[in-house]
Amino acid sequence: MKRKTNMVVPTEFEKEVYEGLTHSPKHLSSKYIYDSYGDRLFQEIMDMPEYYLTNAEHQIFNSHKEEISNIFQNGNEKFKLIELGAGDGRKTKILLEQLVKDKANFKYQPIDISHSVLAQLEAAIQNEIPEVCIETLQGTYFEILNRINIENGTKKVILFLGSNIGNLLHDQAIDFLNHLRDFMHDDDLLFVGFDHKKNPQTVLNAYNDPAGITSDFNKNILARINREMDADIDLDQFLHWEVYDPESGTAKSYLVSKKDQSVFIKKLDLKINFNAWETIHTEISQKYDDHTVEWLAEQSGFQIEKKFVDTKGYYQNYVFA
Ligand code: AVI
Repeated sequence: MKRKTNMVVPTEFEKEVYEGLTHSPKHLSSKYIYDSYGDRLFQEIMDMPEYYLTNAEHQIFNSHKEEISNIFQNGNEKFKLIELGAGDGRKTKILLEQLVKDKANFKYQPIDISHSVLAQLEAAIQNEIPEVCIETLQGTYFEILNRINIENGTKKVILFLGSNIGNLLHDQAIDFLNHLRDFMHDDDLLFVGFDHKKNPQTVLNAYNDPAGITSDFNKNILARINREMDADIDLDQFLHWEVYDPESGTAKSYLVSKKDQSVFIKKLDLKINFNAWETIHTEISQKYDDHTVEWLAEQSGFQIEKKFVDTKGYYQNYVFA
């Protein structure tokens, strides 16, 4: 008879924490910043005056909503409006209101990993724009897109807003776009937001607010390790540090150890030593120029149909087909 073993399978988060903190130099993935507290902090970031991205995309939607609505509808064609990582949907509401006004024949399908984010979004849409037919879909992007594609052949318009693409390295962005294209048919569209290069100080300020919200957001990855893996990391002994390279357009976030210290992660039975001023790289927020966006589109087999720019030239929304 086989003996039963009591094997506990590590989560993806646990595996990546182990790999990232035993690697030299240390790194952690920004996707793990987002639990319900991280989601709340990100909403606070979007309200900060320094975080120009939200206002810029908001302004593009307000100024061009009629034209964007027409592009999505392509002559009153029925479509599914699928949003990847919808969050609180605050900018999307501008487009939803316009589509309702235009009597567009569509269903709004926001996808998010978080149940609570989707529940809040659904309640807000039902309350504020009850005419919108909304179906929230909980899971990972590609899992859900697979399911949607099997259902039927209705045209899809996919939204990937807020420069979420900027949290991917170029190679990862190309893989992601290529994978998305596998789920798209000839008349489907991808509407994607790219944050553009600008005065480097403006970029740095957006990721370095004096109130320390971005610092709390960045440190939430350590707070999650404490909460979920029973670790003893003293958050005050780490410094949030942002750098921006205006040549490559890459903003990078780090957590820097203020002293020689060790932390113990009980769930992983792992002790990690830090030298004073040793770094953990946590996030990239890529800024683009036209040439780079064109290159990304070409590398992933997309055509650029149209682009919209805000008045300051900070940010662009592209229609990829
Ligand atoms: C979600 N993402 C596009 C944000 C960004 O700008 O990279 C996350 C963020 N990190 C710090 N502030 C905001």
